[in-house]
Amino acid sequence: MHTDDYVPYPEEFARRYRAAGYWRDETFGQMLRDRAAAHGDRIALVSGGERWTYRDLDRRADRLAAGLRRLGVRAGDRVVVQLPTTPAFYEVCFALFRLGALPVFALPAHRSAEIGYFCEFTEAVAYVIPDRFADFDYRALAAEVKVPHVIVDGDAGPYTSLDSLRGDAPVPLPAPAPDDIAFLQLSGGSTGVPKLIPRTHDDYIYSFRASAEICALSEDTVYLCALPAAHNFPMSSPGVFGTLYAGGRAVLIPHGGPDTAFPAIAAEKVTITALVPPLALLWADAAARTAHDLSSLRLLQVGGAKLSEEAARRIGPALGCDLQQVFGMAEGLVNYTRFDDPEDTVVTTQGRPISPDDEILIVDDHDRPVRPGQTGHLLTRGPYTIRGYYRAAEHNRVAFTADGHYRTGDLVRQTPTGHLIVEGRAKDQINRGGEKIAAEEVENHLLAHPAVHDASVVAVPDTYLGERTRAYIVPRTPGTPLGAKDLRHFLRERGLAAYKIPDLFEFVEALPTTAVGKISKAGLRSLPERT
Ligand code: J2J
Repeated sequence: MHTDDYVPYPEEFARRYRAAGYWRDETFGQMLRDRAAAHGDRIALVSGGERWTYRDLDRRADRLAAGLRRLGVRAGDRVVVQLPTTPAFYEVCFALFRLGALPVFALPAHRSAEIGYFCEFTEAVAYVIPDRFADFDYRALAAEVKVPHVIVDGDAGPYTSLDSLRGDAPVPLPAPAPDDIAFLQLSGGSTGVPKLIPRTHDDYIYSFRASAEICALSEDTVYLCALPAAHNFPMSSPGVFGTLYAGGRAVLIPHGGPDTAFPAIAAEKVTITALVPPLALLWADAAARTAHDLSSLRLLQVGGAKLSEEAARRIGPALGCDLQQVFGMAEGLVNYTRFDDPEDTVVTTQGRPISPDDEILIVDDHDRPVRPGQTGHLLTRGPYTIRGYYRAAEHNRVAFTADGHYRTGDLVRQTPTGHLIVEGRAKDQINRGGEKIAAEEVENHLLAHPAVHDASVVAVPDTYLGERTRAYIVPRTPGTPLGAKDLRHFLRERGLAAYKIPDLFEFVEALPTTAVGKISKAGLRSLPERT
């Protein structure tokens, strides 16, 4: 890939990370090859009636890589992957990894606004979708997107079926280098368009190998992937990749609700899973009434958004397992509470970093370190945290310090034991139960409506989701009939993912401003709710 596209780790850091044994020259393709050699007949992936062994996954990846190559996909090419949590998701990932082509991970909830942007911005050569999922026809979405090849898992209609690429005999392929970019992950974002995160084989494999150790994964692990597979959390903390690294088994379900998850836990004797806080609370409530046997579950990881102490105390006992808090980000840094942490630490902190070489700086508004224990902006640098977003030189100057620390946008404080407590956020983002929404992105879409003069989107507290989204709208002509329904419809028509469509709309004559005349989001958040 063109080096202008991403910011490599400086040579001196790369040397240090290799010398410390974090980067071990592993690649995804070789990792699967090694696992297939070591435990070929063990089950790697389970989904409904399907059970794929490590050997199955390895062979399928080889064949699909050959099929994709025949289609014209080459090393370095980008391929937008929008698949739900199915074995095909991992088959496609490993086939692309073997080719050295880069999956660009999209979420099943994304629609034409997001997908069109990913395809155009990354100059993707292909787009991989299911035929239908969750009452939505992805082939209709593909029709709105400009991309050379659409590949469909299932009934392909006018497109190329995944099946037609699965029959090829494996071909020799040049192996990607361990420090090559393996894929582009999606950032939660706080800017007008989503940012893409380039992760290398070296850095990402370190993050899930070390995560697997922290979570004590082994060949006996049965991991339930209850969150969408493309999310960084169930992918790598330690997630399905960490489970495959350890030789365990990953159980894949389409949705994480108790109705689907509990029978899967009972049937497959699931030992570990990862949830966002609202889902964890739903499970805790449902566990009291369920007839399913959940006793195999040993560890419940909760992360993606702040878990209240009250909820944290309740969840473990309700599900009869240990709780682990996880504070991570697709850009890199991941923190875990540990098995030997005292109960109070597990329920009141969001954990401590994976790596001894994760550098943590907590600073004030002028980048000066705060006093120990005080709250400040979290900056970080380390062996699996990116140095820059993909093709984003200008934004990188504000998102990273001159010496390469990533500005997380999170406000944290650190305990004397090194554990971090998330106190808030400085970035202009809404964390809707773990789903991240960049306010500016939604505002830009609202401003495109001819009757909207001004728009501002903020987070408001919500008992179930933690936060939800409220949009303040200044109509162009006061008194024109412009309603929430019109704007919701407008945003849907523009192809914006449903989770980004504001929950509440307020129509106002003007937006409050700060002393320097900028829109005051703090002022908006403190306005009383009228709807
Ligand atoms: C408060 N805020 C949290 C937590 C993430 C593991 C776990 C989560 C993610 C993730 C991830 C939080 N308490 N426990 O990638 O590997 C908020 C912070 C953070 C942002 C990152 C992983 N855990 N957050 O959530 O890229 O604001 O990654 O900066 O989606 O989520 O979001 P994302």
